[in-house]
Amino acid sequence: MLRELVDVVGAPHVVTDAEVLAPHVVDWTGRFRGHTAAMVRPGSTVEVAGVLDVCRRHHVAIVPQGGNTGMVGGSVPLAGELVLSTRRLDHVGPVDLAAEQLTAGAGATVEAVQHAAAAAGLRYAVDFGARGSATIGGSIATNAGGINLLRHGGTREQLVGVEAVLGTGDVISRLAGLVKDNTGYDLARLLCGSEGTLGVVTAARLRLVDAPDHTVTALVGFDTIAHAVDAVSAWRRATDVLDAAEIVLDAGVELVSTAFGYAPPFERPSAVYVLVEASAHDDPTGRLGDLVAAAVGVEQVAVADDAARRAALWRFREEHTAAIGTLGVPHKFDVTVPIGRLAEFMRDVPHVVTAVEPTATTWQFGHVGDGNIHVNITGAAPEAEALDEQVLRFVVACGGSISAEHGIGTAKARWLPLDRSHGELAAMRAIKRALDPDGILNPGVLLT
Ligand code: FAD
Ligand code: 2HG
Ligand code: ZN
Repeated sequence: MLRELVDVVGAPHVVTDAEVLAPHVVDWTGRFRGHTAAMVRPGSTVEVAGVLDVCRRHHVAIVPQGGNTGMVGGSVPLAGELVLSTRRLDHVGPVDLAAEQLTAGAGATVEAVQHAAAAAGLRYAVDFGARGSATIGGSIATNAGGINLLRHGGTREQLVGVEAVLGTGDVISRLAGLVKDNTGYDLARLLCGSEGTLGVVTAARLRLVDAPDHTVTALVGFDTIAHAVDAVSAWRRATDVLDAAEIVLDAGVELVSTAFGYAPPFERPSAVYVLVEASAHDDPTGRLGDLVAAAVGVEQVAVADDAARRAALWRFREEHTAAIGTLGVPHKFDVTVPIGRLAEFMRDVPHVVTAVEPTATTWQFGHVGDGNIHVNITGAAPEAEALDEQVLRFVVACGGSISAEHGIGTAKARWLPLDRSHGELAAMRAIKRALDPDGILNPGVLLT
C-alpha cells in the first residue's frame, strides 16, 4: 500500500520516519496520543483523490490533518489510521475585489488568508488564537467560531463554496463564488462542521468583509458575572459596531500574568472582565464609552486604540489556553448555554466539578457575546470520564449544547446522544454511509 501511495504523491511525501511523525500523532492539548505507520502529504486535489482511492481499496482508514490545533482529539490517528496532511495545499488565490471573495487551498493557514485579505483592503472575518497554525480546511471541517462570530458569523457563514474529495472518491468543486445558488443540497455547508467524516476539503471560496478604519478595544472590570453578562446583552442590542465580547475571570487573568510574566492589567483586580472590541469607519470610541458608562457593575476600564496596546489587552484573553496548559493536561468543555442562563451556569459549574473531583480546579473564559464558555478543568486525571459526563449533563440540563465551536471529535463522541435525538443521529448516520460508504474517513470521530 505504501508503494501505491508513493506512486500517487511521490516518495518524499509518504513520511514513515518516527521522529517526523511524532508531532502528528499527538494533539495540541497533549490529551490525545495515537500512532501511525505513515503520513501522506498530497500536493493537489487529484493526489488527494488518489490517496483516498488507495485507502478504499486497502480498507485503511484516514485522519485528515491540517494544523493539528483541534481541541477534541479529532485530528490524530488514535486507532493507527493513516494521516493525510493537507499542509501542501496551501495556495492563496488573488482577492476578487468585485465579489469580495478569495479562493484558498485547504492547507493555507487562517492567518495567511487574513493577510491576503488585508493586503487588498478587506478582512477575513474568522479569527481565533490558533490563526497562525490552524488551516482553512481544518476551520471548515470544525466550523470554527472564534472571536468575531458575534458580528460576522462563524466559518459556515463565510463559506461560498468548497472543493472536496468525498469518501466515495467523487471530487466536488463549486468555487465560482455564486452568492445565490439554490440548486439543491448545500454540500459546502454540510461539509462544514463534518469534522473530516464525509470528505477531505481541498479548497474553499471564502467571503471577505470590509476592513474598518478604526478599531478600539477595552478591558472592562465588573463586580459580578451576572452584571458582565447583562452588560454584553445590552451592548449587543444597542449597537452594531461590536466585533467581540469575551469574558475572563480574575483567576485566569492572574494565571496568564504569572505564567508569562505580564504586569496585571489593573492595580486592584476585578472579579470578572469583559474584553470588548468595536470597529467602524468612524471612530467608535465614543459610542463604546457611552455603552460602558451605562452598564451596571463596572469597576474599571482600560482602553486601547493602537495595535500594540490592543494586543497587550488581548493577551490576557487569548493566552488562557496556553497558560492553563502549563498546569497539566486539562479536560476541556466548549459549551454554550442560553444567554439567560449563562451567569447561573458559570456560578454552578465549579460545584458540579468538585462534586466529582474534589481537588480539581475549574477555569472559565470565552465568547460571552455568543453564550459560549470554555470550561477547562485541571487537576483531574485525563481518563476521569465521570467528570466529563457530569459536566456535559449539566450543560444539557441548562438547555445548552455540548459543543459550541470545537466540534465533537473523539473526545465527546460517546456523549453526543446527550445532545442529539435518535432521529437526528439516524439522519447523520445515513449521510455518513452515503458519502463515506467504506467508513474510511475519521471512523472514531463524531459518530461511533
Ligand atoms: P486540525 O486540528 O488539523 O483538524 C481538526 C478536525 O478537522 C479533525 O477532525 C480533522 O480530521 C479535520 N480536518 C482537518 N483538515 C481537514 C480537511 N482539509 N478536510 C476535512 N477534514 C479536515 N476553535 C474555535 O472554533 N474558536 C476559537 O476561538 C479557537 N481558538 C483556539 C485557540 C488556540 C490557542 C488553539 C490551540 C485552538 C483554538 N481553536 C479554536 C481550535 C482549533 O484551532 C480549530 O478547531 C481549528 O479550526 C482547527 O484547524 P486545524 O487546521 O488545526 O485542524
Ligand atoms: C479560545 O476561545 C479557544 O481561546 C480555546 O476556543 C478554548 O482552550 C480552550 O478551551
Ligand atoms: Zn473559543
